Amino acid sequence: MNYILSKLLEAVEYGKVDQGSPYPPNLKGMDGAHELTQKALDAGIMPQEILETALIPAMGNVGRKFSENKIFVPQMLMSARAMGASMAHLKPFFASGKIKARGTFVIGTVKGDLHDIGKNLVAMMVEGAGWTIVDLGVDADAESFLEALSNNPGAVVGLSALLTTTMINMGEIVEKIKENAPGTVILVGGAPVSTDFCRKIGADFYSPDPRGAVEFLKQLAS
Ligand code: B1M
Repeated sequence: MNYILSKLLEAVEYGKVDQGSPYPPNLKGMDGAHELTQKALDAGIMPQEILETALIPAMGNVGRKFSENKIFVPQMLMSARAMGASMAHLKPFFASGKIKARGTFVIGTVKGDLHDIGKNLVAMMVEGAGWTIVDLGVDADAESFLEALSNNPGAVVGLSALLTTTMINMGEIVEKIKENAPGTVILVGGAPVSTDFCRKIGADFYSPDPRGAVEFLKQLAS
Protein backbone atom coordinates (compact mmCIF):
# COMPACT_ATOMS: atom_id res chain seq x y z
CA MET A 1 0.00 0.00 0.00
CA ASN A 2 1.09 3.57 -0.64
CA TYR A 3 3.12 4.89 2.36
CA ILE A 4 0.93 7.96 2.99
CA LEU A 5 -2.22 5.84 2.87
CA SER A 6 -0.77 3.32 5.29
CA LYS A 7 0.10 6.15 7.72
CA LEU A 8 -3.41 7.59 7.27
CA LEU A 9 -4.97 4.20 7.98
CA GLU A 10 -2.88 4.04 11.15
CA ALA A 11 -3.80 7.62 12.17
CA VAL A 12 -7.54 6.93 11.86
CA GLU A 13 -7.30 3.51 13.48
CA TYR A 14 -5.45 4.94 16.50
CA GLY A 15 -7.40 8.21 16.62
CA LYS A 16 -4.66 10.68 15.73
CA VAL A 17 -6.65 13.72 14.57
CA ASP A 18 -3.83 16.13 13.70
CA GLN A 19 -0.19 16.80 14.45
CA GLY A 20 -0.99 18.93 17.53
CA SER A 21 -3.33 16.43 19.16
CA PRO A 22 -1.79 14.75 22.22
CA TYR A 23 -3.66 11.48 21.65
CA PRO A 24 -2.42 8.77 21.28
CA PRO A 25 0.79 9.50 23.26
CA ASN A 26 2.96 7.19 21.11
CA LEU A 27 2.14 9.25 17.99
CA LYS A 28 2.91 12.62 19.67
CA GLY A 29 4.23 15.20 17.18
CA MET A 30 3.52 12.98 14.19
CA ASP A 31 1.15 13.84 11.35
CA GLY A 32 -2.49 13.04 11.99
CA ALA A 33 -5.43 12.35 9.71
CA HIS A 34 -5.67 16.06 8.84
CA GLU A 35 -2.11 16.41 7.50
CA LEU A 36 -1.91 12.95 5.96
CA THR A 37 -5.11 13.42 3.95
CA GLN A 38 -3.80 16.70 2.58
CA LYS A 39 -0.50 14.98 1.72
CA ALA A 40 -2.33 12.14 -0.03
CA LEU A 41 -4.35 14.64 -2.10
CA ASP A 42 -1.19 16.65 -2.88
CA ALA A 43 0.42 13.42 -4.07
CA GLY A 44 -2.43 13.00 -6.55
CA ILE A 45 -4.18 10.12 -4.81
CA MET A 46 -7.86 10.08 -5.73
CA PRO A 47 -10.37 10.82 -2.92
CA GLN A 48 -12.18 7.53 -3.63
CA GLU A 49 -8.93 5.61 -3.16
CA ILE A 50 -8.20 7.46 0.09
CA LEU A 51 -11.63 6.48 1.32
CA GLU A 52 -11.58 2.87 0.22
CA THR A 53 -7.94 2.02 0.96
CA ALA A 54 -7.36 3.90 4.20
CA LEU A 55 -10.44 5.31 5.91
CA ILE A 56 -13.01 2.54 5.63
CA PRO A 57 -10.52 -0.28 6.43
CA ALA A 58 -9.32 1.76 9.46
CA MET A 59 -12.86 1.90 10.84
CA GLY A 60 -13.25 -1.80 10.11
CA ASN A 61 -10.19 -2.49 12.27
CA VAL A 62 -11.57 -0.26 15.01
CA GLY A 63 -14.86 -2.19 14.99
CA ARG A 64 -13.07 -5.54 15.14
CA LYS A 65 -10.90 -4.45 18.08
CA PHE A 66 -13.96 -3.08 19.88
CA SER A 67 -15.74 -6.43 19.43
CA GLU A 68 -12.70 -8.20 20.86
CA ASN A 69 -12.64 -5.83 23.88
CA LYS A 70 -9.20 -4.58 22.89
CA ILE A 71 -10.40 -0.96 22.74
CA PHE A 72 -13.33 0.88 24.29
CA VAL A 73 -15.78 3.69 23.43
CA PRO A 74 -13.34 6.61 23.99
CA GLN A 75 -10.86 5.11 21.51
CA MET A 76 -13.67 4.53 19.01
CA LEU A 77 -14.68 8.14 19.42
CA MET A 78 -11.13 9.39 18.74
CA SER A 79 -11.05 7.28 15.58
CA ALA A 80 -14.36 8.79 14.50
CA ARG A 81 -12.88 12.28 15.08
CA ALA A 82 -9.80 11.42 13.04
CA MET A 83 -12.02 10.10 10.26
CA GLY A 84 -14.04 13.33 10.40
CA ALA A 85 -10.84 15.39 10.04
CA SER A 86 -9.98 13.41 6.95
CA MET A 87 -13.45 13.55 5.45
CA ALA A 88 -13.44 17.34 5.75
CA HIS A 89 -10.67 17.36 3.10
CA LEU A 90 -12.54 14.95 0.83
CA LYS A 91 -15.92 16.65 0.96
CA PRO A 92 -15.17 19.37 -1.64
CA PHE A 93 -14.21 16.66 -4.14
CA PHE A 94 -17.36 14.62 -3.66
CA ALA A 95 -19.74 17.54 -3.28
CA SER A 96 -18.59 19.93 -5.97
CA GLY A 97 -21.95 21.70 -6.05
CA LYS A 98 -21.43 22.46 -9.73
CA ILE A 99 -24.20 20.19 -10.92
CA LYS A 100 -27.80 21.37 -11.24
CA ALA A 101 -30.00 19.97 -8.45
CA ARG A 102 -31.81 16.77 -9.46
CA GLY A 103 -34.06 16.67 -6.44
CA THR A 104 -33.96 16.74 -2.66
CA PHE A 105 -32.65 13.93 -0.52
CA VAL A 106 -33.61 13.96 3.16
CA ILE A 107 -31.20 11.80 5.15
CA GLY A 108 -30.74 10.90 8.80
CA THR A 109 -29.52 8.24 11.19
CA VAL A 110 -32.51 6.64 12.87
CA LYS A 111 -33.74 7.28 16.38
CA GLY A 112 -31.52 5.85 19.12
CA ASP A 113 -28.45 5.69 16.90
CA LEU A 114 -25.60 8.22 17.07
CA HIS A 115 -23.38 6.82 14.30
CA ASP A 116 -23.05 9.37 11.52
CA ILE A 117 -19.91 8.63 9.53
CA GLY A 118 -21.57 6.33 6.98
CA LYS A 119 -24.60 8.61 6.76
CA ASN A 120 -22.32 11.61 6.13
CA LEU A 121 -20.50 9.73 3.39
CA VAL A 122 -23.77 8.87 1.66
CA ALA A 123 -24.92 12.51 1.97
CA MET A 124 -21.61 13.76 0.59
CA MET A 125 -21.72 11.50 -2.45
CA VAL A 126 -25.40 12.05 -3.19
CA GLU A 127 -24.76 15.80 -2.99
CA GLY A 128 -21.88 15.32 -5.41
CA ALA A 129 -24.32 13.60 -7.78
CA GLY A 130 -26.42 16.77 -7.91
CA TRP A 131 -29.02 16.39 -5.17
CA THR A 132 -29.90 18.99 -2.55
CA ILE A 133 -29.32 17.47 0.88
CA VAL A 134 -31.45 17.97 3.96
CA ASP A 135 -29.43 16.32 6.73
CA LEU A 136 -31.41 15.54 9.87
CA GLY A 137 -28.31 14.35 11.69
CA VAL A 138 -28.42 11.46 14.14
CA ASP A 139 -31.15 10.15 16.44
CA ALA A 140 -33.75 11.31 13.92
CA ASP A 141 -37.36 10.32 14.62
CA ALA A 142 -40.33 9.90 12.28
CA GLU A 143 -41.66 13.36 13.12
CA SER A 144 -38.46 15.07 11.96
CA PHE A 145 -38.62 13.17 8.65
CA LEU A 146 -42.28 14.10 8.21
CA GLU A 147 -41.52 17.75 8.92
CA ALA A 148 -38.69 17.71 6.38
CA LEU A 149 -41.02 16.10 3.84
CA SER A 150 -43.69 18.72 4.37
CA ASN A 151 -41.05 21.41 3.76
CA ASN A 152 -39.67 19.50 0.75
CA PRO A 153 -42.58 17.75 -0.96
CA GLY A 154 -41.53 14.88 -3.22
CA ALA A 155 -38.12 14.51 -1.58
CA VAL A 156 -36.51 11.06 -1.46
CA VAL A 157 -35.70 9.80 2.04
CA GLY A 158 -32.52 8.01 3.16
CA LEU A 159 -32.33 6.18 6.49
CA SER A 160 -29.11 4.94 8.03
CA ALA A 161 -28.78 2.48 10.94
CA LEU A 162 -25.69 0.96 12.53
CA LEU A 163 -27.07 -0.72 15.62
CA THR A 164 -29.02 -3.98 15.65
CA THR A 165 -30.68 -2.78 18.85
CA THR A 166 -32.21 0.34 17.28
CA MET A 167 -32.59 -0.67 13.62
CA ILE A 168 -36.16 -1.60 14.49
CA ASN A 169 -36.79 2.17 14.66
CA MET A 170 -36.11 2.24 10.93
CA GLY A 171 -39.26 0.14 10.46
CA GLU A 172 -41.34 2.54 12.56
CA ILE A 173 -40.07 5.55 10.61
CA VAL A 174 -40.81 3.87 7.26
CA GLU A 175 -44.30 2.97 8.43
CA LYS A 176 -45.10 6.53 9.54
CA ILE A 177 -43.70 8.07 6.36
CA LYS A 178 -45.67 5.68 4.13
CA GLU A 179 -48.80 6.42 6.16
CA ASN A 180 -48.47 10.22 6.26
CA ALA A 181 -46.58 10.96 3.05
CA PRO A 182 -47.65 8.17 0.68
CA GLY A 183 -45.58 7.83 -2.47
CA THR A 184 -42.35 8.88 -0.73
CA VAL A 185 -39.44 6.78 -1.95
CA ILE A 186 -37.31 5.46 0.92
CA LEU A 187 -33.76 4.19 0.63
CA VAL A 188 -32.15 2.36 3.56
CA GLY A 189 -28.59 1.38 4.45
CA GLY A 190 -26.07 0.75 7.20
CA ALA A 191 -24.03 -2.23 8.36
CA PRO A 192 -26.81 -4.41 9.88
CA VAL A 193 -29.37 -3.58 7.16
CA SER A 194 -30.04 -5.99 4.29
CA THR A 195 -32.31 -6.42 1.28
CA ASP A 196 -34.47 -8.78 3.33
CA PHE A 197 -34.81 -6.27 6.17
CA CYS A 198 -35.59 -3.52 3.65
CA ARG A 199 -38.44 -5.62 2.20
CA LYS A 200 -39.67 -6.58 5.64
CA ILE A 201 -40.06 -2.97 6.78
CA GLY A 202 -41.57 -1.81 3.48
CA ALA A 203 -38.74 0.47 2.33
CA ASP A 204 -38.12 0.80 -1.41
CA PHE A 205 -34.43 0.09 -1.81
CA TYR A 206 -31.41 -1.10 0.15
CA SER A 207 -27.90 -0.09 -0.74
CA PRO A 208 -24.84 -1.42 1.07
CA ASP A 209 -22.77 1.64 0.11
CA PRO A 210 -22.95 5.26 -1.08
CA ARG A 211 -22.25 4.24 -4.66
CA GLY A 212 -25.39 2.07 -4.78
CA ALA A 213 -27.39 4.91 -3.27
CA VAL A 214 -26.17 7.30 -5.96
CA GLU A 215 -26.95 4.78 -8.74
CA PHE A 216 -30.46 4.22 -7.40
CA LEU A 217 -31.13 7.97 -7.24
CA LYS A 218 -29.74 8.46 -10.73
CA GLN A 219 -32.21 5.91 -12.11
CA LEU A 220 -35.02 7.50 -10.15
CA ALA A 221 -34.28 10.95 -11.55
CA SER A 222 -33.91 9.82 -15.17
CO1 B1M B 1 -20.29 2.13 17.64
N1 B1M B 1 -20.85 0.31 17.24
N2 B1M B 1 -21.30 2.11 19.30
N3 B1M B 1 -19.56 3.89 17.92
N4 B1M B 1 -19.17 1.79 16.16
C1 B1M B 1 -20.48 -0.26 15.95
C2 B1M B 1 -21.58 0.01 14.91
C3 B1M B 1 -20.32 -1.79 16.30
C4 B1M B 1 -20.57 -2.72 15.09
C5 B1M B 1 -18.93 -2.04 16.93
C6 B1M B 1 -18.70 -3.49 17.27
O1 B1M B 1 -19.24 -3.98 18.24
N5 B1M B 1 -17.92 -4.21 16.49
C7 B1M B 1 -21.38 -1.96 17.45
C8 B1M B 1 -22.80 -2.32 17.02
C9 B1M B 1 -23.11 -3.76 17.32
C10 B1M B 1 -24.49 -4.11 16.94
O2 B1M B 1 -25.38 -3.33 16.88
N6 B1M B 1 -24.64 -5.36 16.68
C11 B1M B 1 -21.32 -0.58 18.10
C12 B1M B 1 -21.74 -0.31 19.44
C13 B1M B 1 -22.15 -1.52 20.26
C14 B1M B 1 -21.78 0.98 19.97
C15 B1M B 1 -22.26 1.42 21.36
C16 B1M B 1 -23.53 0.72 21.86
C17 B1M B 1 -21.08 1.20 22.32
C18 B1M B 1 -21.34 1.49 23.78
O3 B1M B 1 -21.70 2.56 24.14
N7 B1M B 1 -21.17 0.45 24.57
C19 B1M B 1 -22.48 2.94 21.18
C20 B1M B 1 -23.91 3.27 20.68
C21 B1M B 1 -24.20 4.73 20.69
C22 B1M B 1 -25.49 5.04 19.94
O4 B1M B 1 -25.48 5.12 18.75
N8 B1M B 1 -26.60 5.16 20.66
C23 B1M B 1 -21.50 3.22 20.08
C24 B1M B 1 -20.86 4.44 19.94
C25 B1M B 1 -19.93 4.73 18.95
C26 B1M B 1 -19.15 6.04 18.88
C27 B1M B 1 -20.00 7.28 19.25
C28 B1M B 1 -17.99 5.94 19.84
C29 B1M B 1 -18.60 6.02 17.41
C30 B1M B 1 -19.51 6.73 16.40
C31 B1M B 1 -19.06 8.16 16.12
C32 B1M B 1 -19.76 8.72 14.92
O5 B1M B 1 -20.35 8.05 14.09
N9 B1M B 1 -19.65 10.03 14.84
C33 B1M B 1 -18.69 4.53 17.08
C34 B1M B 1 -18.00 3.92 16.00
C35 B1M B 1 -16.96 4.78 15.31
C36 B1M B 1 -18.25 2.58 15.58
C37 B1M B 1 -17.53 1.75 14.49
C38 B1M B 1 -16.16 1.35 15.04
C39 B1M B 1 -17.34 2.42 13.16
C40 B1M B 1 -18.62 2.93 12.50
C41 B1M B 1 -18.24 3.65 11.25
O6 B1M B 1 -18.20 4.87 11.22
N10 B1M B 1 -17.84 2.89 10.20
C42 B1M B 1 -18.52 0.53 14.32
C43 B1M B 1 -17.85 -0.76 13.90
C44 B1M B 1 -17.79 -0.92 12.38
O7 B1M B 1 -18.58 -0.39 11.65
N11 B1M B 1 -16.87 -1.72 11.94
C45 B1M B 1 -19.33 0.59 15.54
C46 B1M B 1 -17.33 3.46 8.94
C47 B1M B 1 -18.49 3.85 8.03
C48 B1M B 1 -17.95 4.40 6.73
O8 B1M B 1 -19.22 2.66 7.76
O9 B1M B 1 -21.27 3.47 9.03
O10 B1M B 1 -21.15 1.10 8.10
P1 B1M B 1 -20.80 2.53 8.00
O11 B1M B 1 -21.40 3.10 6.63
C49 B1M B 1 -21.17 2.44 5.41
C50 B1M B 1 -22.29 1.49 5.00
O12 B1M B 1 -22.93 0.89 6.10
C51 B1M B 1 -23.18 2.32 4.14
O13 B1M B 1 -22.29 3.23 3.52
C52 B1M B 1 -21.20 3.55 4.37
C53 B1M B 1 -19.93 3.62 3.55
O14 B1M B 1 -19.62 2.40 2.96
N12 B1M B 1 -24.28 3.09 4.71
C54 B1M B 1 -25.34 3.41 3.92
C55 B1M B 1 -24.44 3.64 5.92
N13 B1M B 1 -25.58 4.30 5.96
C56 B1M B 1 -26.17 4.19 4.75
C57 B1M B 1 -27.35 4.71 4.24
C58 B1M B 1 -27.68 4.42 2.92
C59 B1M B 1 -26.87 3.64 2.12
C60 B1M B 1 -25.69 3.11 2.61
O15 B1M B 1 -28.79 4.89 2.35
C61 B1M B 1 -29.60 5.81 3.02
